[in-house]
Amino acid sequence: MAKGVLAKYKDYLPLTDDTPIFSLGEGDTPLVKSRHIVDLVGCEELYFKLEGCNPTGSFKDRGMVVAVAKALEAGGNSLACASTGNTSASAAAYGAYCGIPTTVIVPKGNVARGKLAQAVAYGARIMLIQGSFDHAMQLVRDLTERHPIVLVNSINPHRLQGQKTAAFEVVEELGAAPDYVFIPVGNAGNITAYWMGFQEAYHNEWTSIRPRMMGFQAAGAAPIVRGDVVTEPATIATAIRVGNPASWDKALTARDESGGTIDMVTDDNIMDAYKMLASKEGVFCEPASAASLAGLIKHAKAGLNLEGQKVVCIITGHGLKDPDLANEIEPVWMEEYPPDLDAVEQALGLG
Ligand code: AN7
Repeated sequence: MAKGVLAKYKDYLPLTDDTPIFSLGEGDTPLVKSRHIVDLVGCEELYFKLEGCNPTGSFKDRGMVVAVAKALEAGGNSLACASTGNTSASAAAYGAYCGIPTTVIVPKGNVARGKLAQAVAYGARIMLIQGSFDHAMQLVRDLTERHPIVLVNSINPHRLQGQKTAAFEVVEELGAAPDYVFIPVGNAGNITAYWMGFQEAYHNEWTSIRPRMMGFQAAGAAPIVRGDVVTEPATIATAIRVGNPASWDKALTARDESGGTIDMVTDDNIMDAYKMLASKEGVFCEPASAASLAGLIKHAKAGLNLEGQKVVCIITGHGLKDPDLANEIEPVWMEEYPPDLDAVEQALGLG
């Protein structure tokens, strides 16, 4: 039976004897060692934390299982979230598992097709808002303030508690924290959660290293980098198309306390990293996730010396989330043949 985040980390989460323990199999995701890109960026060891291997295909499940368990413990019987897609898929899945209705409020036309398909399949109430994620977020804040509906966005503190367990896993697997963590930034919950997790690991004496947190926004949706709200955020990486991040201040704290940075990468940088991860390392992620590697490549090219350093890139979501973008990749070889061995052999130069 799937153990999951609640059972495995119960001593480090805000659970009580009354918190229900359940799991869809979240957490315990692979840390894959780079074989090719490691040489390009010049670090000692490079790893990819594959959060797309969670049950709904993104890191959101780690925090969602805690938020939903705490909601049930408090007698909650209805969930709601605003989302660029992955939070809605995760909330809808845990809502379905626990038998409570989930309302997801998403920006119309800016959710990747796989994510919307998940929310449909899990049976959520889907509200397509004629506006941005930031509009959806304001709506859900107001809605859940007025009505007894549990808000399961990352401003719900239980979400970040669950998400910090990814940092624990990295420390456990490597035997210590890495020197650098590269991570995409949208609403800035995840960078906050990882920093919490690494600090806790340090204080629990599981590691003597505290990594530099290197967060990356998309250039068309980079309010933290620019120091101002972006009213019309735009990027191919719809997951991080956020103009006014909910955890803005906490992300700055993570950056400053860790001696890291929050920077931005262009959509071209993101697409290059997205294709490179799949074709050079066998790791197929969604575009927002590739912002971590795009950031690493950007800083390595700009002269960041990573000699002797251990680096982890957080790969936050699965490539199948965004099939439309994946179909824009130019195939190395895709031709049509008759069902005939001679034709196949000839094409392969074996005839
Ligand atoms: C794949 O689903 O905000 O900085 O509503 O789906 O914690 O927001 C998703 C965010 C990175 C950014 N990678 O994390 C949502 C949502 C992927 C994501 C992020 C998201 P945060």
